[in-house]
Amino acid sequence: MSHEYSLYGWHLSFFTGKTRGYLNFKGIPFNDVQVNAFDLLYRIPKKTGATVMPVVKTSDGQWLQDSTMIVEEIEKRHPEPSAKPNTPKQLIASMLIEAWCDEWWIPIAMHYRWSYPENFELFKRDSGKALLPFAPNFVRKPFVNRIANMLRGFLPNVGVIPEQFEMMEAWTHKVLNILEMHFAQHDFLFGNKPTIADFALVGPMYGHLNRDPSPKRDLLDVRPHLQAWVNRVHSGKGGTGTLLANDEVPETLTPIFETIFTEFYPMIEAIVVKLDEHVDSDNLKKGDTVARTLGKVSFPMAHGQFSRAGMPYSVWMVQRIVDQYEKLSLLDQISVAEWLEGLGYGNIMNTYLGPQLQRDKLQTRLAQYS
Ligand SMILES: N[C@@H](CCC(=O)N[C@@H](CS)C(=O)NCC(=O)O)C(=O)O
Repeated sequence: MSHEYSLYGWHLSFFTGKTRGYLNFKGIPFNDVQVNAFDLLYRIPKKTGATVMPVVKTSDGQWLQDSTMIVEEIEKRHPEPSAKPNTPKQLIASMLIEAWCDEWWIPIAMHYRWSYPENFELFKRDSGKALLPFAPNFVRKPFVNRIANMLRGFLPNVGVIPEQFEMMEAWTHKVLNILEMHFAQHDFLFGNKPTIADFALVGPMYGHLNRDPSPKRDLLDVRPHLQAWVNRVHSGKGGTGTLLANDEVPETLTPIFETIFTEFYPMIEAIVVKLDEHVDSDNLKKGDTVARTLGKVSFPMAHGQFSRAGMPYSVWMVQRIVDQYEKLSLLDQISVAEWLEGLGYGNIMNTYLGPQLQRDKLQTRLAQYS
């Protein structure tokens, strides 16, 4: 049957899990299409300009790319049940968590998949069936090996190198424990209803940590509240629930915001330094494309200092939050500022974020009007 929307993605893909959980929550029937080789290498690049998943095709012929923008567009077309809080603290808090999940968790998710060979079989089986559904195994195998090698090739760039394994694992255990404690008390991040923050956190949790056999056994099976939450969010539960009253951001999330402000923000600020250098040295003008990666940046993680290639796209995700904050009424801005002040980061919305960026597929460009 053909529905209004078709989601092109794989179960093992980070951002497809985020998008599928969201579509399930909206109660919108959609075709769940496993991307095949023709789609991935020809149709999707032709329609979106990028070799990427997820993509959502609409019945009026649009191809939406980028999970954050897919959510934005579908929220406009189908406002209820809303995935965005309509109160200021929960709105900004959910956007902060969304940016953090999308941009910070990638090395963690990739590490737990690709540093443990136990996971490779599932990857090969799933991606082989999806890419070449009608081909015999001896044809699938070399093709899938090429894709797996290509993905492994990205690992050093995002910081997945043996010297940093221990740091990533110490960090992950700490943060998963915080989440386990939170979900022992709450069904979702902000109450009885999921928000964009829950869907974003399902990105690393569904396709990677709760599906790849090694992290599933070692990290999620031993944290039952977190695991039950992954299943709730991915299957679209909570549409009739409500967010916590009085715009409350639960205290159990305070250590998560601590992490966001002391680790994720330093990563963003380090990328901004590189971005300014790039704009200067390459004499970029408004509208020009910004490089997708900008060399190594270093920032705190757990008790160490983590290095990876900096991506201006991550800065764009945070600029969106400030843009949203600036659109709030003065009263609402004060309410957010007081919440941030209470956490000890009253100035975070004034962090210098470099020149205004616009998203351009998987990259950014310098905004035309800013
Ligand atoms: N920020 C995008 C990125 C999508 C993305 O990175 N998808 C991965 C698979 S989960 C991919 O196809 N990456 C290809 C690439 O980065 O070149 C989103 O929110 O959808």
